[in-house]
Amino acid sequence: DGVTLLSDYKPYPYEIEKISLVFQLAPEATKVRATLAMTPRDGVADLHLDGEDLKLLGVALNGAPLAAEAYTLTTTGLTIAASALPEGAFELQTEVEIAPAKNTALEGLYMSNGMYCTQCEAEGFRKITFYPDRPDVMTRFHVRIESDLPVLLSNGNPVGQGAGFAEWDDPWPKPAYLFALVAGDLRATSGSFTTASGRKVDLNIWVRPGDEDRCDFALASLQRSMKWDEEAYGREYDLDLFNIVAVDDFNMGAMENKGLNIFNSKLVLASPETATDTDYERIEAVIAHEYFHNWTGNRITCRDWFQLCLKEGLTVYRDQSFTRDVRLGALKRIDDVAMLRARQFREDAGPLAHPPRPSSYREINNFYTATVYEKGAEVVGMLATLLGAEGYRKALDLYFERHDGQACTIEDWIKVFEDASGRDLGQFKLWYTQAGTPHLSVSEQFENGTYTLTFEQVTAPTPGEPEKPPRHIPTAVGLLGQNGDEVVPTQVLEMTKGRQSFTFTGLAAKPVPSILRGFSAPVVLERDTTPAEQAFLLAHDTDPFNRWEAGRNLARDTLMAMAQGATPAPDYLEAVGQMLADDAATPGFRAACLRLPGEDEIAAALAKKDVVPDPDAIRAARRGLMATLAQRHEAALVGAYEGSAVPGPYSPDAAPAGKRALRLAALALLSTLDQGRRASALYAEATNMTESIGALGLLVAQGAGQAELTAFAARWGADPLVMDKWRSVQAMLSPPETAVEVVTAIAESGAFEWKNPNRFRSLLGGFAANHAGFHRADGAGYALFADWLIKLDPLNPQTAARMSTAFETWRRYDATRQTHAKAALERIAGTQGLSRDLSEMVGRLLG
Ligand code: DPP
Ligand code: ZN
Repeated sequence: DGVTLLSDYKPYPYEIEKISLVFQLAPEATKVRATLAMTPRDGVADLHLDGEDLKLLGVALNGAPLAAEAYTLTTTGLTIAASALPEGAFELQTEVEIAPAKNTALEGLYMSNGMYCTQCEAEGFRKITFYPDRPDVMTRFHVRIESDLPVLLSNGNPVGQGAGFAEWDDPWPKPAYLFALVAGDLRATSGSFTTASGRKVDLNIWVRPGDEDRCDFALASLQRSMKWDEEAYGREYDLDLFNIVAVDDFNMGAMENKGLNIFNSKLVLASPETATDTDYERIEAVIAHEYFHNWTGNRITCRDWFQLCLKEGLTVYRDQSFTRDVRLGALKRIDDVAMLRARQFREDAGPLAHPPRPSSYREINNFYTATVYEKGAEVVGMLATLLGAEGYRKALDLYFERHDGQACTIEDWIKVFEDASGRDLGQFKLWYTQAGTPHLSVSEQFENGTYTLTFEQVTAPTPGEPEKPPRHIPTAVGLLGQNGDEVVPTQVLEMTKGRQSFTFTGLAAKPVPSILRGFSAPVVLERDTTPAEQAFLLAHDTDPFNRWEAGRNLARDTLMAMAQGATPAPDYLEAVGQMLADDAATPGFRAACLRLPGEDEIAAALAKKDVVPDPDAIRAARRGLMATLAQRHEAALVGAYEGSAVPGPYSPDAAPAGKRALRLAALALLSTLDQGRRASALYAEATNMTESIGALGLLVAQGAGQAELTAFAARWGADPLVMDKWRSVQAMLSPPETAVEVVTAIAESGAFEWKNPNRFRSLLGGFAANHAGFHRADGAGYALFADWLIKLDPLNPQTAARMSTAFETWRRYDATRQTHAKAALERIAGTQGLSRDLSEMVGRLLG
């Protein structure tokens, strides 16, 4: 029935010593000849090679053509009968023809703006040649590319080059999903890095002619990443060459192919005029992420795709640590948790909930999710918390030593932590195998100098998992005295039962607890507390995350109450004023505190309390609170706005970026009072994209900014990456009364290149983030979205399926909205010839 089960895993019956590939590139008819040196592992067995959309031109065994009776060809592959195979080693050769120019799914070998490129993870290699396309089959690749294009790249080291061809050899065995090929007219920005042991590595960032002046930051980011991985993990690079190529048509952010990373161009190209501070930060983080995969993913890979979080969770944890260390400090944790809640908690609370290591799937591309990535990273973070920094490093050293060159499982990973620490992590493993976000409620008691915290954990059922046993939850707690001094420094309480108490003795007075410091576990903390106590923590907590969290809780509770008709809580308004005035806090931190929770987050919080969220009331509450804050603190906000201007040439460093963030956060509030006067002025004078697009967004949110939108399009019309921002700002921020019409107008203008994933995501992804617009009561938002998913699906099922997560919250809303959303989903489900990707998603969404 098309379902793949973890429990069905079987090793592949053949070893492959090496593969040699010859590509004769042509847009409509590329020929691929593959020669596999194979040996049966355990006696001769039927030999299955995956293959899809391949035109078979010939099969030969040990140099002799294979008779047609010896093999069967289906739509999913080629099987050679055991009876046709020799006892020992043999050489199998296939030749196929493929059409990269017709490949709109952007999986396998395809074309983007005249260049050839590949994307093989997860199962794209089977669209290039017949091969056991599974991560546990690892071999050495030799590649010959024949083409007249000037730059011909593949994995590993260049071993031959001449007129119309290039040959590459990768000495490191790898699974097919890490294969890559690029051919085109490309220009390199080059540099080098010398490893700790003295190996000089040549580095190149390859882009299309004209984009060379936007590559310096990517190159410097790569050099920083290489250095950090040596220092933090003792990991050196292992080839003489590292290439990165920027591609305009790409389904994902980037791909860690061995020695030849391929990137979505939006995650490489940056200049002050065209990229925002956030773009710079993401470019650096993703370059680091893909580079770090060289050890966590490539040298040690996954046994099967159920283990995806083994490489992704760990590598996200590593890139988050990197960004914290080289750029953001404590602010990084705040940003990551905000993102985790917005995406992963949302996923965990809906019909798409799944464990970081799922046990079944129909289409693996549907499991490149926030749960596998971000929750996977949280689970690694909890292991680091439980073992401490030294214990964690010891475990990682053991992981690299024990498993280098292998395809591993979550069990292997846990075992390394058990062996390094002597602890039993059996219960901890539930984090990998179960879905859902635990809710942790806490109560307190103080008597005779003894303070007791009692925790209770409950996880709601998720699809297919009615019962939820208690998890092992590391809860970092510190206690503050009434004057704000820390009376008990942070310690990690390990909760393993459904209900559990922890005591602190010898206290002079009842303390104020700071619980779940640094967000030490991905749980929802529920605590009956007063606004006054939250305000106290916002003013005094020594843990920066919990300091921010206290303000966030106040803001969320205020907004939830306002969405149900209340007026804003005075404690919150007061606390914001104090925070604004705290010059000891960095501008970046103050900006993070000024930003209000998004509308979707408020809706989620209401739904959790069994209140049906009203998108229009939520929007009104949020805008109302912004205006109230602005009135109440106008002078301080004007001071923050004017005082955090950054003169001089643009630098993407954290300090100036933090100032710009504060400036824009203050401006967002002030714009509710001045009819956009300051935002218009900032737009006119801005010399960097952070401020241009920030100001433009504030204008659009007020239903204004027409002149600025026109000017922006006139200036940047020829730059599709910049115009993505123009589209997404309008789709995301236009008022709900006009958002559907605005998106429709852009979508139907001839200029919208919807087949390109970045263009599609900029508009439709932006619209999905427009909470009140997407969830418009008459269902027009749902209908528009469904139209576009249905249109994209036949061309690019992977991106269509991923975008369908816009619907994952539909059951939260009122009956009318639910009826409209369900109708839209059923219309998608009923579409003829729907892809496996999108039909799996819609099936689960309707579940
Ligand atoms: N390229 C994607 C990532 O790095 C999938 N491996 O996460
Ligand atoms: Zn990754």
